[in-house]
Amino acid sequence: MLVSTAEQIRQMEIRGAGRIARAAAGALADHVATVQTTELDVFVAEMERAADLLVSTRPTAVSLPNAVHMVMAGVRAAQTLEEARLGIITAATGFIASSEQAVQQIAAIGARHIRDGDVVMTHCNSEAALACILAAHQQGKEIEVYATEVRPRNQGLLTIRTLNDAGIRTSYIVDSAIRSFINEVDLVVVGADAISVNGAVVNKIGTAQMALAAHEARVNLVVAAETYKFAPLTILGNLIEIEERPAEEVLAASIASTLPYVRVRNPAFDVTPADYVDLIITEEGAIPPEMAYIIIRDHLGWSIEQFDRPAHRTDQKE
Ligand code: RI2
Repeated sequence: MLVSTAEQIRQMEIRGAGRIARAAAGALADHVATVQTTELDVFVAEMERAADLLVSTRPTAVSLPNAVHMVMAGVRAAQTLEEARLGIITAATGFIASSEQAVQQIAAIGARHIRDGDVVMTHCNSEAALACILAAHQQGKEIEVYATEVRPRNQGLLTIRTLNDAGIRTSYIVDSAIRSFINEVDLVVVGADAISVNGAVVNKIGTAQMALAAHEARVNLVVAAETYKFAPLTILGNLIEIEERPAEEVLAASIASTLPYVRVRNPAFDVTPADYVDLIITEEGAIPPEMAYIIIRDHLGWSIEQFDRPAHRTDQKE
């Protein structure tokens, strides 16, 4: 179960920053029953190994290590093996429930920022971003959506299916058509895989181009993201690692093998600077990107005071 969940996350059969966080929490809870030992130390070591395996599957979405950290907190305070087992299960169940609730809260807040008659552009397949769009539609607002294809994994297909099933008029466009259509759009709504302390947003490759086009066209860009998508270690200047995925996702190996001078680059994410982000909608409320540190300090419990060296670099560069 643990290994298969890790593999499903790695292969993107389970994908989306929120979904992989919940899957990892669930896998840790399920793993508890499989650890056959009477020793607390042995149990903790095995759970830490399991946690490391899950975290290693995808490097960018900080929701994954944040969720694992929250679940593993259940073991750290334990004095006995029973407390440790229960601690993990309780923390995992709590995380999954609060994560699902967070999406609903984001939807309610995000829908307020979508007006009747708006044309919304979105990129990739974000549960949190789609929840805002669906909530606005359910409130009876007449909205229309432009959804991108999202090469190379085509997550846009998932998005247009959801929008279609909800009865929302949708235009499906290739990623390179963003700038051609941005002037027909009132608002951009996207999700996030990670948000840096300085408010830079890491999301599916192509988001930064969409943000640039929106900025140029004076179209607001809203990011829908649960508080556990904020990256605590960026306080220390740590940069968020951008996952580079296999070349075969972009170009078939049979073709690539005939092109010895060509190399394929396949970064899965890019960085949108805070300057191009108008609002971040979290379950705690809508904030400007400049308030990212407050979320990390007050809602994730990390602050600069707990580190013994000052932050030397807080920018998220590409
Ligand atoms: P939710 C996805 O990553 C997309 O980049 C999406 O915008 C982001 O996670 C957030 O998704 P991938 O797993 O958590 O497709 O809002 O690489 O669903």
